[in-house]
Parts: sequence; C-alpha cells; structure tokens
Amino acid sequence: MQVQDFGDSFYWGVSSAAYQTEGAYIKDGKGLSIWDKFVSEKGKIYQNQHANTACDFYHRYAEDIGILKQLGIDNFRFSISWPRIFPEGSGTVNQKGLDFYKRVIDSCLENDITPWITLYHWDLPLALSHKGGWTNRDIIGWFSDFVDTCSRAYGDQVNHWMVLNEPLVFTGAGYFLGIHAPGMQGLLPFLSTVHHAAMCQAAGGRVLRSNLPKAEIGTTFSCTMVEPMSNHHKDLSATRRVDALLNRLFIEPALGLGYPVDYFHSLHRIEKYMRPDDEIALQFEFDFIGLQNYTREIIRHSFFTPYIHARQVDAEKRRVPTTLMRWEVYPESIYHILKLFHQRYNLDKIIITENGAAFKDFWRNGKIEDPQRKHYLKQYIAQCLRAKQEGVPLAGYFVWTLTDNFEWAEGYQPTFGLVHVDHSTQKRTIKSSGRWYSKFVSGL
Ligand code: IFM
Repeated sequence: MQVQDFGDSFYWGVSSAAYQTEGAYIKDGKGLSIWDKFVSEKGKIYQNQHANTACDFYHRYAEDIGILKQLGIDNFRFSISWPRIFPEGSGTVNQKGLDFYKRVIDSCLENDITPWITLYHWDLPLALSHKGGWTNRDIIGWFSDFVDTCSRAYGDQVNHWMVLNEPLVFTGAGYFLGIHAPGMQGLLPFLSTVHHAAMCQAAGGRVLRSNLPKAEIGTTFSCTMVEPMSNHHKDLSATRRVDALLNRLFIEPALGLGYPVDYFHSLHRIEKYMRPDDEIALQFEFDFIGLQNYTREIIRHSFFTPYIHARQVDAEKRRVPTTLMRWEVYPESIYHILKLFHQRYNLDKIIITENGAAFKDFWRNGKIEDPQRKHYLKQYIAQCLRAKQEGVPLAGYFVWTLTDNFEWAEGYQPTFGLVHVDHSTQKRTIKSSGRWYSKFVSGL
C-alpha cells in the first residue's frame, strides 16, 4: 500500500479536541465547562486526574503545529472550546478566546496546514448546564449563536467545518450512563439531549451554510461494526437495536429518515420532545460525513439490560487482541463501516475523521517505539483503501491523535498520540508511529 493509491486530493491529517489538549482552563477570561466541573468531583476520573493543564496546547500550539509541519501532515482537525468564546455560554463574547483560535489558524496557514474546525467536542459551558444544558431546547438558539460567532470570526480562513463530534457519545455517556460530564443518568434526559443535539446538528449546518456558502460542511459520528454472537433470533434482534443506537441514531434524522424507532422501539419516547416541524428542521445536507471507527462489538441478547435488552461480549472474554481501552483490534471493522454507510445511505463524501489506538509505548535509546500503534494504523488504513477501491467515496483519513492527551474518564493512562507528551515537563517526543505516518503520507 502506498499513499499514491488514495489519489492526489485525499486529505491526510490528525484530529484533536480542545478540552483534551488545551489546558488554560481559566485563562484569559475562559468560562468553566461541564468537564472542568466533572473532573473536580472525586471518583469520576481515573486517579482523579483532570485537564486543567492537559498538553498546554493553549501556550504550545505553535510547537505542536511545528511538529505537524515537520511530519508533513497537511490537515489539522481541532475543536473550539465554547466557554472560551462565550464564558457564560451566550451573550458576551470573550475576545481573548476568539484571538486564541485566530492565532492557531494563522499558525496552521503559515505552515501550509489546512485547519479543520469541530464546533462542539463535548465541553459545554457550565453556565448553560445550570440551565439544563442539552436537555433544554433553548440550546438550539445558544448553539446557533456560537456557530454564528465562530463562522464569522474564522470563515475567511477556514473552509472545513464539522458541527458536532460523536453526538451519541456525549449524549449516551453524559446523560444516560453518567460516566461523562455532566454525569446525568436516565432514558428521559438521554432522549431529550439526543433530540436537541440532532436539532443543533442541522441548525449549526444551516448557520454555517448561510454565513459561508463556499465552505465544506460536515459532522462526525462514532460508529462501530456490530455482529451478533449467534444466529439465534434474539441475538439478531439485539444486534439490530444496538446498530440503531450506535450507527443510525444521528445520521438518519439529518438525511430525512427520522429516528430509527422501527429498529429500537424504546426510542419512540423521543417523540415527547418533538414539535410539529421538527422532522424538517432535523434535516441538513452535509457536504461530507465524518466517520470515526475504532473497533467492532459482538452483541448478545440480555434480558436484564434495560430498554435495549442487549449487551456486548467483552473482547477480553473473546480472547482477541485489544488496545488499552479494552477495544478489540479488528481492522476489517473500518472497511465494514465504510461499506455499510455507503450502501445504506449512498453518501457523496465520507471522511474518516478519527481512527487510532491506545497502546503502551516503550523507550529505547532515547526514542519511543510503539510498534503496535504503527501496525494498527497500517492495517486500518489498508482496509480504508480496500473500501475506497470498491467504490466508497472516501476522501480523507485523520489519525486520533497528535499528542498523548486527556482521555476523558480514563485520564492520561490510555495514550493515543503519534507524539508522546511528558505531562510533568510538557516535552514532546515523536513516536515511531509518528515517524511512520509521516513517511507514509509523504510518499516515502
Ligand atoms: O479521545 C476520544 C475523542 O475525544 C472522541 N473519539 C474517540 C477518542 C478515543 O476514545
């Protein structure tokens, strides 16, 4: 496999997110986010770690963009921290926050790196959470104002935009399971946040389109290959419900197909939050769809799991290779996901906006060796090529992530970076996977 096999116009990049890297959590007028609060609560995060400093990207962005340049990686996806722009979530803009992303964008452009902006990667302003956050329908207005401000501020320089990062994860983990900020639990908070996030997904797209008619507008979805544990009809229908939740829930309303209630009946209760014209308002024609795949899950029926009556068979129990996240390493999953989304929805353009792996890194003679990550990336990229050669309109691939960073509830333990960060000194060291990706994308 060579980079040329993907064609000249293919986007190769890396992805990151504000909360996981920036730090400077109360610097220059930034307001608190739900994550700043969540990490301060005992027992929520591995070893009570937090991202108050994280990778200090706020002060070291130029160094990190310099590393991208050195590696020959031409595309950088990062997110904007909403409470850095609107400390109270809405109302008064924090000019210093706006200036920070302007510096990041300028630095990318000076280095011939294309900036790709994600507008929401989970760090909701705490002030809005006090008003109900994603459970409050007013969020459609608050979010639209935030998108409007960002697109007016950066639209002259940035052409690639993504509205939401993995809406299923921030709604599911944050409002159903309670393992992510803001730590709410229950079907009803979950369904209301799903509906409001899906409304914001389309509303944000419309604001971008109206302010930036020439921009390439996308949004991103986490997606997982799901297979039944057996051919028993109960495992098959459990797998259909999980697929509806993991792979259909947010894309189908945007495409005008509505919520996938036929596949997962408990979702019917979402209708409680819908108003007469919402089915239309949920729709938006994105220029590209960002898919983020890491693994596959094997699903079995489970009487005791509320609502979904399904559960995954842990990868460890199946004795398959796993990453530090305990996710199965299964390169074909990315191929299946690409084929599935292509066949189901006939999309015009797909970009893998995240793929990567957390493995242990080893120091040898002052260098970091991470052969497992390199192997993982090679195998997954090869499966992307296989899908592309079979007609999937795949236009780009972004590794998660550039620097080892704050992995949400798991803290700093699972390292995904192409670049090691010593969090006590903030020293960056390029790993062998980073050197490999650099050579690969440079065609060497
Ligand atoms: O770190 C996360 C990222 O924030 C969203 N997608 C998955 C990554 C790895 O878990």
